Amino acid sequence: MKWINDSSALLIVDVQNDFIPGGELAVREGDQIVSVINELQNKFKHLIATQDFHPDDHGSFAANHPNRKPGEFVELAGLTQILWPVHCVQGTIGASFHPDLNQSQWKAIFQKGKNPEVDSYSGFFDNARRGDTGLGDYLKSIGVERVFVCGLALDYCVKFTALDAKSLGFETFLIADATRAVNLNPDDGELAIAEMEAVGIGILTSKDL
Ligand code: VGL
Ligand code: ZN
Repeated sequence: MKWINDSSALLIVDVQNDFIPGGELAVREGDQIVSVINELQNKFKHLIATQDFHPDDHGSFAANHPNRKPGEFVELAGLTQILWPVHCVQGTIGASFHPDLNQSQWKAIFQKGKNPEVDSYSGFFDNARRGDTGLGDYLKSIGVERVFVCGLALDYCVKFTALDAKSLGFETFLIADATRAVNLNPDDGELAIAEMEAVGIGILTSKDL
């Protein structure tokens, strides 16, 4: 089956220095997906990236809550929020895309996590589903019907971006070898894939494409 057509888009989620080994919220083997994604990019007409882009007073940072450490929970925007190390702060190298990631053909970059009051894993909506980045309307405006999701991290931003894409009516696929998980719990990546499959998201590898 030929999966990619002119109404297909590749969504490259948060391939930023802070999510790469050596970064502030490093994802194991996160660097290994960069060459896979660069290869994939050649196959798509529409390349769109998301960028985690926090102000330094962001409420998801443990450092902004007295006596709290990463991995602990607080309430934020009425939701249970896991606390993260300071990461992807606007204007820092950590927020920049991996230097080897080819950005030359990208159509658009959607930034998220800019509201300090709420976290935003998905490239479409914040976690409270109030703020909308405009990604959904943008994809529809350029005729995209099918999206392929890759990037970091599988168990957070990739998963929630794929789930929202599916809920907005896009035919949605995960490219499983072009993503890696944070795995705060060792099974989180596998569970994320199972959750996506359960709602009808197709699981592919780059070899299938
Ligand atoms: C992400 C945790 C916090 C991600 C972003 O890109 O998956 N994870 N902020
Ligand atoms: Zn973040």
